[in-house]
Amino acid sequence: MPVLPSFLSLEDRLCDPATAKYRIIPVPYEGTVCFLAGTAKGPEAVLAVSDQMEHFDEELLIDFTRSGIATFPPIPAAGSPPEEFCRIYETVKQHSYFQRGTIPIFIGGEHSITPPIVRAAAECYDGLSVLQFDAHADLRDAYTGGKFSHASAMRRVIEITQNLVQVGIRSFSEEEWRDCPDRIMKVITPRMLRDDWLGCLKNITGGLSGNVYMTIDIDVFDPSFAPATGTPEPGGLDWRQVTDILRVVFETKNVIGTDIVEVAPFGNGHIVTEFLAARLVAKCIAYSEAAAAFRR
Ligand SMILES: [Mn+2]
Repeated sequence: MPVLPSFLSLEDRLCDPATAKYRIIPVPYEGTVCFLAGTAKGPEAVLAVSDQMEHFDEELLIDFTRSGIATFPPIPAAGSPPEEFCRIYETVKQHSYFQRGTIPIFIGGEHSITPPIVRAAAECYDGLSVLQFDAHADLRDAYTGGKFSHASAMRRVIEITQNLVQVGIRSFSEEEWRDCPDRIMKVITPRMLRDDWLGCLKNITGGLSGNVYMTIDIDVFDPSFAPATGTPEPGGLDWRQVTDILRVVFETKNVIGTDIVEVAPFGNGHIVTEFLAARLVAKCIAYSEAAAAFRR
């Protein structure tokens, strides 16, 4: 496996794996995609553009690198879906990525990496809830790639924790509607966010427990902002909506880890989606830092 660039190319004292609070873990897994391929190249592309960003958050006015951000070796991806589920779970456990005092940020790869990560997280944190940003409900019991398909990711997650809040959803099948009517009724769609922003924020924070794991499918954004993804859906969220929700969640919850998945780079110098994903990683760290300072 090639050595990937490190997030922000920080100086040594800020990216020491032994002391850094934030851990960037690439997971270039792409085993069950059904349409446009390319998510295996996502982590490298996101890391490669990251050193173009400022280390100073323009909204919070803090240097968000101050607690350290270390980039770890990628979790290798080679097997078929069930083996891959076990491998990701075992690797996360083995490296204690959910150790207290540190916050892992996984960069995918396709969405099927989320259930094994959530399984490992749920063993470290009691009463874990999951906040999903996504265009798709991902609640199918099985899809191309079987039970471990990207389109079944959240169905596997609710077998680990029932406490799931879904935001930005604008695509689900009749089967999902029939199998999980209670969940589909509760999804927070872009239209609901437009019509009752404050009510939605209340439902998001009210639906989550104290310890929150976040999974962000890049296709939650409108394809005009994040076109390089496997299954783009029209009518998505914009940068301000997503970051405003993130800010409230970080201020009111203990966010114990995050993944950002489904970036499928176009190549040829098109870096809009990768840059947005890298900025999203930076924003999560900045909000986390500000919330920690507020609680001290
Ligand atoms: Mn999706």
